[in-house]
Amino acid sequence: MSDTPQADATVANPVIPGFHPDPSVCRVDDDYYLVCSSFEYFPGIPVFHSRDLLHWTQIGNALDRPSQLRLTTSTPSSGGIYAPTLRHHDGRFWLSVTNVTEGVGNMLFSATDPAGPWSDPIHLPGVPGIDPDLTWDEDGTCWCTVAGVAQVRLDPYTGETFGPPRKLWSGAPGAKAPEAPHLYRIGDYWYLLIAEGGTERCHGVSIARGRTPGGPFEPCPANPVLTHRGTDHPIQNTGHADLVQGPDGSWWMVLLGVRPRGGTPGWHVLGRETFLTPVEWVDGWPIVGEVPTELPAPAWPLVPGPVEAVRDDFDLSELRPQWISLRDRPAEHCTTKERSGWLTLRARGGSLDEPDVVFVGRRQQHPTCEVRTRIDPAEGRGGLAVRLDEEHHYEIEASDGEVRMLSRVGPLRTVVGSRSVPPGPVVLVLRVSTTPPRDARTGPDTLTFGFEEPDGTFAPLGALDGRYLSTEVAGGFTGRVIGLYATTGTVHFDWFDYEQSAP
Ligand code: 6LW
Repeated sequence: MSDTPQADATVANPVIPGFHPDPSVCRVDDDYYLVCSSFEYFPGIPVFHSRDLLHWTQIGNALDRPSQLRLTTSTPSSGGIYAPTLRHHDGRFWLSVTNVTEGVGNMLFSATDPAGPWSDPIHLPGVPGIDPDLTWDEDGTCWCTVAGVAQVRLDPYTGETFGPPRKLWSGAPGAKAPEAPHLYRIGDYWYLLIAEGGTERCHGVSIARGRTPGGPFEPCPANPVLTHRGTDHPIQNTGHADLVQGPDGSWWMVLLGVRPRGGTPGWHVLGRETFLTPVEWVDGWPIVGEVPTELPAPAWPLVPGPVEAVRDDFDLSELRPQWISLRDRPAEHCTTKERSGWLTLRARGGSLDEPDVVFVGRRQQHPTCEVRTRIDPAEGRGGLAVRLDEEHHYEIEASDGEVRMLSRVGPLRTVVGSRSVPPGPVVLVLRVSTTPPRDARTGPDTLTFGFEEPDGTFAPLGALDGRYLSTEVAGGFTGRVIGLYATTGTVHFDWFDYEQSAP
């Protein structure tokens, strides 16, 4: 680990790769914290920490117990938890989110330590819509601003609202979906930052300013202040931003974007990722250039976090925070306490086509990677999957004496290949590669599944085009999650390796 700035060093953008959309950031003294949306996965709302704004380490998940987040099979994929705002006020961290399904709506949580524990939810029945922002004015009054864009006064300690929501701004004429508002006091103005155009190729960021947190707001003449629409920039769909100051007082924006590959317009497979980009202020308006794929070393020391180990040996009593389960994680279906040093998954009936499948995974964070796991399938059937949703997944699974590769793409279910193997544990392997170079004919990547023969030789079962596990094909708001699952009985996993590989 080094904390010395290197003049010629660059840091890769996205600063948080993989499915980490809707970033909201907050600075407290020398520390930065950032949260993202989590949708149908539990625990919800990953929380990251940084000392330099460029390197981020996940320190927990804010919603990590059922009293805070109860997702059932009624929550569809890409339902659940949307668009958090993270702020620090009155000695506490405050987090507002929407659960768009099961009638839950907007909620507020608070904590003294962003690593947790976070409070139980305070429900906000008087706050309609999605993307709730929180801000406090000079008198200490709390304002909650939501997509649309509308605002209501709020008591954050009780969730009580005062009066009906008041419309503030509809964004630029003709631009759809004014959403993701964040309101800030900067200098003499209150700035209202929003996303517009929808979270796809037209996505952008616009801003307006007023003298009070309730407006009236004057739109920036240069809106949208950020968009990559109509360009062939390698980062697309840029929007849903939040502003923060660097350690030296410079201004920065965190935002979501995607990296389509394989021809034009291409397919993006890692979901919406968190990027960082510099902001200049001219005449009281922010100027944001194109988002760079490499960030030049800043004027302050870089503080890289710990390097994530390739192997998870399942040697802790709790899973590390990178692991996310589908909808819930009851101990009787997912535990590291049953067999020491192993992860045990106990099926509850469904295959990966079903919303109740027992699945626990981590986000695919790199365009190319190799994943391996050692499974003991003596008491059931389970395996290693790449999942986008119930209708889009590829997997390799083992039962005692057989390994088979499956794919589900829309209505098509296919057994790609199968092989007999000696009874007992077997190592399952996934390789995500981009060789030969990608174009519209080859798609964004190739996913090869196989297993290791007893002598360690790789035995492939099949290779599939990755475009069918992309957001352009599947739709939705998430990205690929690579993980372990059980469909029948009980299966045990000795370890799980995830390693970025050469393209
Ligand atoms: C989120 C909205 C958006 O609520 O997508 O990109 C929605 N912006 O603001 C889900 O992430």
